[in-house]
Amino acid sequence: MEKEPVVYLDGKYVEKSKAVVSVFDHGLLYGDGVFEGIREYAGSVFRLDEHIDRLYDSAKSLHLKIPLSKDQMTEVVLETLRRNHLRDAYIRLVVSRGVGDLGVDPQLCKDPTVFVIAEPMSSGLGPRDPKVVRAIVSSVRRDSVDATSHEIKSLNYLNSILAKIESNNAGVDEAILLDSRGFVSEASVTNVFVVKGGIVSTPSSAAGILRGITRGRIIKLCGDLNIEVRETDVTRFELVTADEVFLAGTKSEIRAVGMIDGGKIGSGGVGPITRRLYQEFAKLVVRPEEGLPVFQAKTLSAPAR
Ligand code: PXG
Repeated sequence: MEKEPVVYLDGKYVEKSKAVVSVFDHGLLYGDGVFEGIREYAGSVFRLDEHIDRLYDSAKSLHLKIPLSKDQMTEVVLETLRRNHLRDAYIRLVVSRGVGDLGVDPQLCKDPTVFVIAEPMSSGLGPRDPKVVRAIVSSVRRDSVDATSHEIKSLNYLNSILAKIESNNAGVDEAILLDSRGFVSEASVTNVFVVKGGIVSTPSSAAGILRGITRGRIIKLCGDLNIEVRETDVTRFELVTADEVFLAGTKSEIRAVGMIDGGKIGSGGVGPITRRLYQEFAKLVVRPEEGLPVFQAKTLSAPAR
C-alpha cells in the first residue's frame, strides 16, 4: 500500500486520514483564524519569509497568538515538505483560534490550532503563454478596510465565495470585485493588474486588497524591467478599456484576462507586457535568493509545543 501523506497538526506529523480538528474549533464555527497559501518550486519555498511575516501580521490584527516562533513555523513548513518528499508543492498553513464553546468570544479558546498541509503541485509557468480567462465585475463589493478587511488573510472567505458563485453562474472563470467606493479591488483570490499605454497599474491598499506576495514580486519585476508601475485607484472604466488585464496569485500564478463582462480586453488574448512579465516571473521563482531550500541540513530550532 502506498504511504499516506503527512500533515503537521499541533506539534505532530500525522497521517492525512488522521489529520482532523474538533467541531468546536472556532476556525470552523466562525472562520476565526488566519492562513497562508505558499508554493515550493524545485525544492525551494518561494518567499517563505514574506508569507510567514504576513501570517503573523494577520494573526496580530486578530489578537491571535501563534504558539510557535517564526523560526519554528518556518521549520515546520520545511519539515512537512521533507517528510512528504515534495519538490514542487502547494502548502496550506493554517492557524485557527482553536477549540472553544459555542459562543463567539475568542477569549474562551485556550490554544490555537496549527496545521500545515503540503500537496504536490507543479508550476504552470513555462515558455508557453499564460492561460487566458474570462471575468465579470461582480455585484459583490469587497469588504472595506474598516470591516472584515481582506488585508487580513483570514479564514473568512465568504466575500470571495459569493463573487465566485456569481462568476460560476455567469459561466466565466473569474470575478473581479469593486471596493465600497466603486474602485477595482481584486479578484476572488488574485490581485488585479491593468496595462494601458505601456504603464502597469494595480489597486492600492485603500481598495481593501490582500497585499499579495505575487503582486509584490510583479511590482518589483516591473521596476527591474523599467516598466512604469503604479499602485493607484483603478476605475471600472479603466479596467474594461485597458490594453491588457492580468491576475496574479500564488496558486494560479499569472493569468491573462481576455474578456470582462462580455467585452474583449485588447485583442482578447495575451498582451505583450503580460507575456513579458509572465516569462520573467517564471525565471524569478527559481532564483536562489527568492526561495528557501527545503532539502538542506537543518539550521533552525525544532518546533516545540
Ligand atoms: N487576494 C486574495 C483575496 C487572495 O486570497 C491573493 C490576492 C494573492 O496573494 P498571493 O500572496 O498568493 O500572491 C490571494 C491568494 C486559491 C486560493 O485557491 C488563493 C488564496 C486564498 C485561498 C485560495 O488559489 N490567496
